[in-house]
Amino acid sequence: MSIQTVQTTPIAGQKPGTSGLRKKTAVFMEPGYLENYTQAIFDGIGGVEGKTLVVGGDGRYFNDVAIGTILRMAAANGAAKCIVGQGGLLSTPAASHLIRKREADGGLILSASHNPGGPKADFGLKYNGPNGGPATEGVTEKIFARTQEIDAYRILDGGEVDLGALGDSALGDMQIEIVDPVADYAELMGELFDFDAIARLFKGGFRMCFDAMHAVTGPYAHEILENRLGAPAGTVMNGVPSPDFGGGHPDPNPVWAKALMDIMYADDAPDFGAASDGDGDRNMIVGAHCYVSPSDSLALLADKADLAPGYAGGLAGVARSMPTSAAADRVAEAKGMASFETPTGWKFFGNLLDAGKVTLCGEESAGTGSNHVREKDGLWAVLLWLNILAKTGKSVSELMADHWVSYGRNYYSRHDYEAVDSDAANDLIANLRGRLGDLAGQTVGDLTVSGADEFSYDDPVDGSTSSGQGIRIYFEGGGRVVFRLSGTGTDGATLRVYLEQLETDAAALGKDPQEALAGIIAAADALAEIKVRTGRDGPDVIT
Ligand code: VG1
Ligand code: CO
Repeated sequence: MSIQTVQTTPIAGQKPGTSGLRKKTAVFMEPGYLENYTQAIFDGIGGVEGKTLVVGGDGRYFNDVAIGTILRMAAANGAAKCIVGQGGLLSTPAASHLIRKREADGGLILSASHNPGGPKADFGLKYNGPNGGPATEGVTEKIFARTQEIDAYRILDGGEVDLGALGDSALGDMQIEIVDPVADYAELMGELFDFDAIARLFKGGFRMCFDAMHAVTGPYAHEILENRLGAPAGTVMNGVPSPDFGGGHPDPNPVWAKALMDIMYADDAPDFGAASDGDGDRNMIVGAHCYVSPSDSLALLADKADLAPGYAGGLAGVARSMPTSAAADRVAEAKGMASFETPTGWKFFGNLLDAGKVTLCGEESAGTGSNHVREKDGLWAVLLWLNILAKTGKSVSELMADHWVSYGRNYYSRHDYEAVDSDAANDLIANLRGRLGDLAGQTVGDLTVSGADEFSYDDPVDGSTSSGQGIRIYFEGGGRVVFRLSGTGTDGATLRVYLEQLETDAAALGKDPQEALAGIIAAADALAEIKVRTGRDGPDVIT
């Protein structure tokens, strides 16, 4: 086994997006593609000589092969040690925890998250730093710059690692430790939540259905919900990770987790339903006949987190991504907590969490998490909900109804237009951007625009600025629409339209969100000419 230096040339388009580099699997499998990007990560972070890295992924097609390549490259680049999840598996939050717990120098997480997997679907790779969180923009810019000037990568010319065998081994001069992907994470959850109270809940006949969507959370959910908390076998469905997620789309929302929605809206619905995504960092929460929007979930958790032992001392503050509804802000204000509005993507929460400015964070895209790791965490959110249900003795729908009476309801929906022609999508945004100065005071249907801008974020911790983070249009009476292009898609452009309307009238809290938002939806189309410019009659996905 010797170290090879392989000559290469830059490959266009290796630009990390909202959460690492995501491309079609076939692109990642092209000769040199993964190698170039991995070397650019190593170079972009100042080399890996003598460093310890955590490596794991969500088990999608190509996961194991790619891990083999990454390990041989880490060894050839002088890394001291790689800690790898058994079978190549690590959920994103478990990887974040492992980096922190073992004080590693960083980690490589292989996932395209909620995007489908398989030879014809998507693959992804991202680097997380020593705090366990996704690389900040400063770091991803360095990685991208390296991809544009790379001329060689280093790799061992042989050496196989048996990812299935727990324990220590070596690859060249590098140590390898294969760890149980679930154990450390499950232990952490046991420290944060009142497992006895949740176990009593299940013992009392409380019924739950957790849809792992054939993705990475299956083994975690089996161990924690069924083995440790005593939920009956069968509580976890689709709990065996598969390379193509059973042919499905592992995005936990009412559209892609329809099987779970059907169960939760049936006559004999269980008390609680939940789902997680490809890499285990997203969550969907649904009670019997009661879907909880991720923005509302964040607000409810911010209100009641102190019922869990890990948060009994209260929260330092709450952060949400800009397109997420203002429901959490209303809780923060009422409780006198700090609140922050960041650009989309978990990497923007890391500094706030490290600085102790916030305890809870969340995104409208079904991501919620806390300072226990530096990623969003699907099962964590589910367990916090269970803890709150156990402690209050209320149902999900009772909790939500109470919440809206106390704080008002931020009706919310996101409309996605997928695989839109990139030029048309860019033009739509550019057109809005060009008119921002003229919109205030204009009336659209029954609505009057009260203000409009393009979101730019000044990080209060490191002083960096991230601009171009979405077009915001506010209406008199507490309405808002946000337009943004996705940074995780792999087909053309995905236009996301985020719609919100605050309602404080106690008699109007029980409406269907699409009805409550009808005026905002019409205004969004009128202002941005969505139908005309995309050539679509309506959104592909409504969540
Ligand atoms: C989407 C979501 C964003 C999330 C990101 C990564 O990004 O909107 O909130 O942080 O996915 O989530 P975009 O750029 O497509 O809107 V995950 O679970 O895919 O790592
Ligand atoms: Co994810």
